Amino acid sequence: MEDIRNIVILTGAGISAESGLATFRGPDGLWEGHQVEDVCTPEALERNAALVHRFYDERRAKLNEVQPNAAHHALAELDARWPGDLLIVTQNVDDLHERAGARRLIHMHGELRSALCVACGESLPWPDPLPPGSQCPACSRKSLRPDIVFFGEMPYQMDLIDAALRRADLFLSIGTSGAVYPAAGFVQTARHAGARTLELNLEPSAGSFYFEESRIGPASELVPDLVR
Ligand code: BV8
Repeated sequence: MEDIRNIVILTGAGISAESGLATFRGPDGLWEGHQVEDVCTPEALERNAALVHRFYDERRAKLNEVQPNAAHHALAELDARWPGDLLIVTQNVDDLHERAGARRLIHMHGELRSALCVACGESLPWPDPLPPGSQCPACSRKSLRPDIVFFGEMPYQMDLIDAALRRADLFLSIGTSGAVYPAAGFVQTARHAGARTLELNLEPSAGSFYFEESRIGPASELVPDLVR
């Protein structure tokens, strides 16, 4: 990785697929089981909180059955040894990056293991099932919801992400369909800032056109090969 100093890495559901977590738009995709409108919008939470909480409780419970794969470990090792700036921006709400040891990490769409208090705004660790009306330990109001960024809600830490994209020398996208914005637009921001752009995915994504290079294959093979 000659003259590369600052790296931004975007990951999506595809990096966790080989750990056994379903992706959204594959044949067994999560959204197949549920209409997006049914589980990942503020209106859905308003209309049927029990269904939305159950959807995220089921996915949180699955985390205890899966492990990080070689792709998560390779990124964590790169993070540990890379002397320049490095930021992993994940769209995933699983905890596999941190369990592999990644430190410089942002969950732009929230986290399964966290709950959000709509009253006081606190994000709190939440390992158990989270029934609607759960009480916030910080403000005691019955106002906890999954700490998940729904469609129509602002992703987390966008200013920090934007600043990192504008400084990047390399933008690497791993295991995402490029179907959802603003994440799907990151490659364009990085490219305009002069970064090299590389996509690693099982198939060309919706945004492949914007990448200098696309490598097709499973993340557990492509990522270790790249960062070794
Ligand atoms: C916002 C929650 C504005 C957590 C998610 C038109 C109408 C309405 C809205 C919009 C519109 N146009 C744009 C929008 C905005 C909307 C959007 O983009 N909609 C799309 C559908 C058009 N975006 C939003 O609403 C965002 N917010 O815009 O806010 C705003 C501005 C100011 C103030 C307030 C608000 C928020 C979007 C976040 C939604 N939450 N997740 C959860 O439940 O998990 S989205 C969810 O899907 C993911 O988080 C991820 O971001 C997204 C895409 O999923 P992927 O990770 O890419 O997974 P997918 O299955 O699609 O693809 C997997 C890929 O991996 C495949 O390509 C596959 O080939 C590959 N793969 C599989 N196996 C492997 C592999 N690759 C390598 N190795 C393998 N082994």
